[in-house]
Amino acid sequence: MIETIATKPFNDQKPGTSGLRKSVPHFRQANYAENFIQAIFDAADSHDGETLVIGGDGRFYNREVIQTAIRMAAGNGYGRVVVGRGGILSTPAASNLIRIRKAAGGIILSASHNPGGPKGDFGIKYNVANGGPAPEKITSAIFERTRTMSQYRIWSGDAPSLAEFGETKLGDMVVEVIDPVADYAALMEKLFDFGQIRDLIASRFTLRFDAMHAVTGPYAKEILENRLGAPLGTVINGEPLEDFGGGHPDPNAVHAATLINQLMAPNGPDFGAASDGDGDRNLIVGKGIVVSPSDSLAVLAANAHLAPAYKDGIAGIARSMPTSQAADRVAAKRGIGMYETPTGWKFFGTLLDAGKVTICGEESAGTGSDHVREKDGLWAVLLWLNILAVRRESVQAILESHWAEFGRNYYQRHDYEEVDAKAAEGLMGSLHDRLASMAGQRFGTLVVSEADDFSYKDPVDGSVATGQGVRIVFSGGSRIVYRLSGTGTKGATLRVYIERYEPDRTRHDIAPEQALTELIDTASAIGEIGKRTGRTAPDVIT
Ligand code: G16
Repeated sequence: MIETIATKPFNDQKPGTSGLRKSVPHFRQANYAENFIQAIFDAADSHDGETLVIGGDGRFYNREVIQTAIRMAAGNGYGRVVVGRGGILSTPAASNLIRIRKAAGGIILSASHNPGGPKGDFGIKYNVANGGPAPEKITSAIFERTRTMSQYRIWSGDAPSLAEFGETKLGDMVVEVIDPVADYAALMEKLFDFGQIRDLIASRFTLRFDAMHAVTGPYAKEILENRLGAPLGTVINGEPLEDFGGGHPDPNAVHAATLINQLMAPNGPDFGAASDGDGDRNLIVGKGIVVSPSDSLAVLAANAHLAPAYKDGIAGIARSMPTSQAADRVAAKRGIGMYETPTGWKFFGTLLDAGKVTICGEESAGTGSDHVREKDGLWAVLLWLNILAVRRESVQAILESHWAEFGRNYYQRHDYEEVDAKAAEGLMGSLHDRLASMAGQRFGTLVVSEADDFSYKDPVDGSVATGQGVRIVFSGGSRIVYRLSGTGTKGATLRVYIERYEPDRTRHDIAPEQALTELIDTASAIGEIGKRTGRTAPDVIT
């Protein structure tokens, strides 16, 4: 029986960069998740008999909310729910399922790289029929609905157990429990030359993949160990755990330090990689070298034609504005389109759907292609492996020859976490106020050539996004970008992105912190970071 339950609106359900993210205790307030899910269904409109994909990254509270979402889907007229066994689906696997099942959309329960557990974070995001994150017009409609929410609809009985494959019914709706890995692994096998990668791995090439006790463990084991023949134990931390084993499933220099240290050892593996909570981010490490996400995007774009799926070349590249301009140099040299979008994968969807770009990437460890409409951690790992299998060079040699051909974009991101929200807004406001007078100002050897607050007009659907980050560009092309994260749950996270282009190949082996010293100091001075936040150093540098 469908029940209608009275509820009261919450005033803090505005989706951020990637869905609604809050702490678990916050999400556990009565009706908090229900209100947001009902708002999704209302904003998504017509679902009579349609299919909905539901899954999550296995974090704490996932199972409860999946049960609720299934019961609410039955209460809102969906015809079929497709759900991964145990409620597990990585974000790229969910995107793929939405596409191949021609679903109306999907609900993905994840707070991505944020920590999990009873005091950790939780999140709900909605993906639309193309498999990608809901665009701004839908997330705004969801937010509007949350502000007036007075009731939600839910099937009164329990949802079926998700432990076994197969179909059961909840009222008129079919609940189909599937293998979360099978369709995704088949897709990867279509895109890449598994035979060649198998040969590489058989040739004493050693690799390690850190699944960080998050969702990619089962995917990586099936693909790397079972299908590509990597020895058992190649995938470490491969069991998804509700609290990620107490770790923080963010594949960066801090949280993936153990893996990185192993790769820095002289007798360490040739190749290392890690993924995040929901499997859409990636970290790539070669023996002795960490590949920055911006460089990874550029290298993948420049070499994609070595993999079967991209053998005829790529149509174009898109990157988020704060991502380094390394990929732009590849696009310029190859004569293909280049697009600069605001932060957030949702901005790539129209470009991918229109066939304007094939490969997209972000500095925040996300790369992907038109095979799904999300960034895809294992896809990036497999494309790297396919390239390595063809070129038979080390990661370091591939990077060095890339820089020799295109020049090197030295790059760092400095994060100041849990900053007082008012102080962070004050900092951004002050920068904003000074933008108009900044051109022509000199800081040491740096002269500002232009300064603005990034806004974007989507070339496909004409939609406009403003206030997407303060950019200060210096003559010669160096840049400092300031923006506030849209994924944090405590206070504000200030991100400062610093970039300098070095064309001279004899100067490509400088440590990034050295190559960027003057810009780093200038970024602190212009942003008045110490004075306004009380911080003398960033919490994380990537
Ligand atoms: C999300 C988005 C990404 C974005 C990233 C960083 O990643 O999907 O597109 O680049 O957040 O956002 P921010 O700088 O606002 O924290 P994920 O992996 O958290 O879903």
